[in-house]
Amino acid sequence: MSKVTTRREGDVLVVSLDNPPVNAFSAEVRQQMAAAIEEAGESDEIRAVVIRAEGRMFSGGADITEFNSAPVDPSLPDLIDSIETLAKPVVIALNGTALGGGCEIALGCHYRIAVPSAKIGLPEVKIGILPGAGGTQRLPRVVGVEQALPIIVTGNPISAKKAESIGLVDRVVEPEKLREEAIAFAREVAERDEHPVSSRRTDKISDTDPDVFDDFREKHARRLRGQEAPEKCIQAVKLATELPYEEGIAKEREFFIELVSGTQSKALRHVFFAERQAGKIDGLAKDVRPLPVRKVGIIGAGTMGGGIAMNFLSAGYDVTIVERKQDALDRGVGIIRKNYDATARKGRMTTEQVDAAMGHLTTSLDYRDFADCDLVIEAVFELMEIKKEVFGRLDEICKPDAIMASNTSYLDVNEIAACTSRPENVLGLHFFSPANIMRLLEVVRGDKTSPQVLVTAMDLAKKIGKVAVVSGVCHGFIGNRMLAVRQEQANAMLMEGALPDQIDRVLLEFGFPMGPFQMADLAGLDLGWKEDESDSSTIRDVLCERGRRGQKTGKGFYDYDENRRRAPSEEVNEVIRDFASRSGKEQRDISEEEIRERLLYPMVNEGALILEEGIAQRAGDIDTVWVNGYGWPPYTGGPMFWADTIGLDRILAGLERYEGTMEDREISTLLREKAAKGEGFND
Ligand code: 3H9
Repeated sequence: MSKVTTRREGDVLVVSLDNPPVNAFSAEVRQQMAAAIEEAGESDEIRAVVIRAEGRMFSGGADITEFNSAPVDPSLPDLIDSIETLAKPVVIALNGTALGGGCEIALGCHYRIAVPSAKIGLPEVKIGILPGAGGTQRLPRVVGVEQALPIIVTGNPISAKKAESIGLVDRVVEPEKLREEAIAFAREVAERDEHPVSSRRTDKISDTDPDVFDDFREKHARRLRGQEAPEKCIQAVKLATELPYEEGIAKEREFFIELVSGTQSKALRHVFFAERQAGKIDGLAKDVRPLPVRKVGIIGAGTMGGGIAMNFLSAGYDVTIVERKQDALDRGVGIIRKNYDATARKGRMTTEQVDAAMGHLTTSLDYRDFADCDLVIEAVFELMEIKKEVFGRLDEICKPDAIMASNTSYLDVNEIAACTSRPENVLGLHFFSPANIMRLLEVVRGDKTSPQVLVTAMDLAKKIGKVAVVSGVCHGFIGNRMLAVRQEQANAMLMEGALPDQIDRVLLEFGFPMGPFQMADLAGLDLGWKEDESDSSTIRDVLCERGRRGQKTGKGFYDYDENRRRAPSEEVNEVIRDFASRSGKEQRDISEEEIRERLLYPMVNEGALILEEGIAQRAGDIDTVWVNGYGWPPYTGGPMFWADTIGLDRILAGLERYEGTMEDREISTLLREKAAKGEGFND
C-alpha cells in the first residue's frame, strides 16, 4: 500500500503521509513523496501544495533503523530541497508532533500551520547525531540563533504556541479545521506574487552576538560533558553565522556522517531501541490483555510511598495511602503537596493539574480501605518478616483479582508471594528514588506471577511514564545485584590503597554523575546502621561512630563546606589506613586503569550471569536498567553494550587478572563462550 497518497482539491495538491507507527521518513516514503512533489511541479493546474499526515502525529523523523545500512535515494536533504525549490507554495499541516526529519521537512516548506498539541523539535542530539537534513542551517535562519541553539543542542521540543511566537509556525489552528485551513491558506498564498524561500537565504546570518556560543557551552557544560554530538550541534549552528547556506549544509553533512558512524551514536541508538524492546515480554501468548486498573492502594507514606503515589495521581488514578499513624500520614501528604507545588512553580504543571492530582488522593489508617483497590503496592520497611505480615493481611482484605505488589529492592518475591493464597497475583514493582522522577521500574516476575498480572504491570508502567524492565527473582534483581559487585570492588580497593576521591573520580570521568562514595555520603552513611549495635567492623561503622554520617552532618567520606562542595578528608584516609594495617592489608598505589577495570568488568560479568540465569530477558534490558536507574552514561550504551564495544576478550582477560578479588563470584560461562567466538552480548 502506498505510504504517500495525493489528492487534488481543485488547484491544490494534497499530499498525505501514512506510515505507522510514527510516520518515519523511510526510503519508500521519500521516494513516494518526491514523486508527489514532481507531480505538483509538472501539472499546470496545480498552483499550491499541502503536505499533511494521517495518524496521531506528523512524523518522528528519519527512519533510524536505516542508519545502519547503505543510503537509498532520494536522501532526505534532496527531498527537502525539491520541496523548497518548487516554484509553487508548499504549506505543511502539522497534525501533531514533528521531530527530526519531520521538523526539517516543515522547515523546507514555505508555510507551516500546526494544531495546538503539536510538539516541534530536533531531538537528533539524543541519538548522538545532529539534524542532518538542513536543520542546523535552516532553523537559525528562520528563528534566529538564540532560539535555535537550545532546540538543536538540548533536543527538547517546543510547543506549537512557542513555535508560533518565534516564527517557526505561521498559524495555530484547531485539529478539526486543520485540513481545510491548510488548503485555504495554500490558495491564499498562491495568489501572492512570490512565496518566501527565507530559510534558504544564501547569505550567512550576520547579526549574532559571537559570545552566544561560548555562553551556551558554559551554561550547559555539566549536561553536555563527555558527549560528541552537542558540541558538533553548536559548531554547526555557528557555521550558519559564518558561511553561506550551501557551504554550511556541506559541513552539516560532514558532521552528520562522522557522528552517525561513531560509537556514541550507535550506543545511543541502541539505548533508544533497547528501552522500547524492554517493554516486550518474550514467550507470552499474544492475546493476554491487561486487567483494568482504576484504583491503587499504597502502604507507607514515607519518601518511597509518597513518590510512588505521585506517579499514579499525576496519571489520573485514584490512590489510597494507608499508614499506621495519623502524623506519618499527614507528613507524607504534606510532602506530596509540596512536591506538586514546586513542580507548578517551575511551570511544569498548572495549579488546576495539581488540584486534580491531589483530588484523586484519599488516606486511611485502615487496611480494609484497600478492599476495592485493583492494585496495592507496599513500600514498608525492607524486612522479610514485615513484608510477610503485610501480604498476609492484604490476602485477607483485597478483592480476588487484585494485584499485590512489593516495592522491595532485594528480597525474594517468591517467598513473599508464598505467604498469600494467590501467588499468581503477586509481583515486585521496584521503583527508584525519587520515585516520582526516576524513569526506571523493575517489574519483578515471581515464579508463579500470572502472564496477565505481568502484562498489566507493563501496561501500567507505560501509562505512568516509566521505562519498565522485567527481572526474574534474585537478590537485588538486575540493578542492585550489579551495583553490589561494584561496591564490593570499591571497598576492597580502599583497603588496598585507593582513596575514595580517586575511585569516585574514575567513575565521574567515565561519565557517571557521581561515584560510590559520593553516593554513600548523599544517601547517608548511617542508612541501616544502628548506633547501639555498632562494632567498628567496617570503615563505614567507624565513620558513623565519629559523627561522619554523610552530607547531612557536613562530613562522611568527604568533608563538605556550607555550599556542599566536597574535599578529600585526611581523617578518613587515616581511618582507612588504620583499618588496612589492622587487617594485614598492604597498601599500594592503584592505577586509574585498574580502578576502572575492577569497578566495571565485574559488573559486566554479573550482567552475563544475570543473562545466563534468565533473570534478564536480553542484554539490552540490563543496559536499560543501568542507563535509567543508576546514571550509566547513555552515550556508552549501558554496561553490556559498552562491553561489546571494547571487546569481550578484553573484559575476560581483565576478569581473569582480578579473579582473586571477586568474592564468591565465578566468571560467567556465557561471557567465556561469547569471548571465544568473538561475539558481543547484543549480537
Ligand atoms: C533524523 O530525523 C535524522 C535527520 O536529521 C537527518 C537524516 C539524514 N525511526 O517511542 P514509541 C519506532 S533522526 C524508526 O514507543 P511514542 C519505535 O522503535 C530521527 N523507528 O512511540 C517503536 O517501535 P516498536 C530523529 C522509530 O508514541 C515505535 O516506533 N527523531 C522512530 O511513545 C513507536 O515508538 C527522533 O529521534 C524513528 N524515527 O513516541 C525521534 N521513532 O513499536 C525518535 C519511533 O517496534 N522517536 N520508532 O517498539 C521518538 O522520540 C518517539 O518514538 C516519538 C513517539 C516521540 C516519535
